[in-house]
Amino acid sequence: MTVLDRPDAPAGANPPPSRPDSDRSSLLGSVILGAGAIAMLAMLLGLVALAFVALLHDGGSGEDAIVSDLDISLSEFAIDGELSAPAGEVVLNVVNSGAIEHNLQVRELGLGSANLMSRGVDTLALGELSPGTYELFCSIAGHESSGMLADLVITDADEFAPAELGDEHAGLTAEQMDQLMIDSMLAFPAETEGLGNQILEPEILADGTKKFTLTAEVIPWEVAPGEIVEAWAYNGQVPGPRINVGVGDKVQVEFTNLTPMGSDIHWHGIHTPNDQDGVSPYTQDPVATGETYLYEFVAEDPAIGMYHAHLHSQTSVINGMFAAFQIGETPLPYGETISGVTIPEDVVPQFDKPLVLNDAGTIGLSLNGKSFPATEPIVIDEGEWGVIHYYNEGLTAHPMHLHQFPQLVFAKDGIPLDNPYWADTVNVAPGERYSVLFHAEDPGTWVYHCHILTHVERAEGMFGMVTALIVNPKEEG
Ligand SMILES: [Cu+2]
Repeated sequence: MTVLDRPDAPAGANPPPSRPDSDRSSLLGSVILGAGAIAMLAMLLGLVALAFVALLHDGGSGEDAIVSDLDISLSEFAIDGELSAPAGEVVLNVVNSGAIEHNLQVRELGLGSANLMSRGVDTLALGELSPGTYELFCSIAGHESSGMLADLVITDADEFAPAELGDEHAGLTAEQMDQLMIDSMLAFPAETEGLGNQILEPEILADGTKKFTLTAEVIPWEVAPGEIVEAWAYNGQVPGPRINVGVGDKVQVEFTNLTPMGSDIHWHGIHTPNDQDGVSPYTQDPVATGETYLYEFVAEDPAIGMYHAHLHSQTSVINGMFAAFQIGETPLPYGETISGVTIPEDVVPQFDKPLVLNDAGTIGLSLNGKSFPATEPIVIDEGEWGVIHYYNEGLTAHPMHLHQFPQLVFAKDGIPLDNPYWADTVNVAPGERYSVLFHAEDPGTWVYHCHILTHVERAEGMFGMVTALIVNPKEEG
């Protein structure tokens, strides 16, 4: 047995002393070493053979040998990934990185992947492609127009230089990319026309019934500075006006539908008699264009609810027909100590605000019907507490992240939690509501955003589901 000199062996290092059974163990060692050597030799031979086959193959097929494997990712609502290749065979490795179902179609070739659920994958062999631009899109209704459209650029094989950045950054210098992002961020907060979530005052009828009037129609809505979309709105607002009533109140809602299709109003998370559930044609007839319908129920239980259209919701709701509906108060965990933090017995939050999430339709990725930088900043004084109710009226979940201040989740869907918990990111799925309390202890501008990063940034800059919590410093003295 030989001990090889190792460069890092300490000076004067000696071979290990022989032990009585060293003969046997060294024999065993030799056998193992021998087997290892044979395996290594076999592997080397295999590699040489493979290289030889590869050489033969390359030599045989000449310039046609270019095969490009491109990774393409589908999400809400974008097609990203390697979108250029030299002329030759192209294979797309498609992954659905989004939360909802998508597919990938190549318009010019009439080829497409299967419909993929979240995290689903498929391989799409496009065959031999000549130079040109090929349109990629998702064929699920509404997805292409929401942004799932991209160009696959096939270049002459000898002109090809792979782009290091995505297509959306093509042609921009580093300075230009930085400047676009910075300019977009410094535009916050931007003034736009229209404000949602305004409290709707009822008419009080002789018997004390609170009567609310809602009219739905298609209106121009400034979702971002200068960006006017066709919103489907209640009373000219996105989100629609906020309705607050007390427990035990008799409620009437007179609904007039001026949208181009039948509608109804579902009271999401609100306890009502079956015939007031607002699900046409099961519980009522659709309210046709130009018609008025009266809803009537008693607000029996406390609720952090919503109201929205049910018929044609995939058009009307995501385009703006959604709003907050609150019954009574959801109790805070007064005086409780949660993970070492005690909520004051007498805590009075400075505000109680809805944050309605949407990601689709004409409104798109937005907070309270506005896309950054048109989103409204949330302003609070240093040392005060704030309450935010999240409502997700979109098609996918949004992890809502507030910088610096943990959020105490104290109610889910308006139901107070027995065990409230602190979280810095609260994931809100479609239809869900979470109510959170936070303590604004440190002054400054703290960003507050969805943590799906493509919901907040694109090459042209910051947009979508971002706002800021602005904590005003306490005045001295
Ligand atoms: Cu999001």
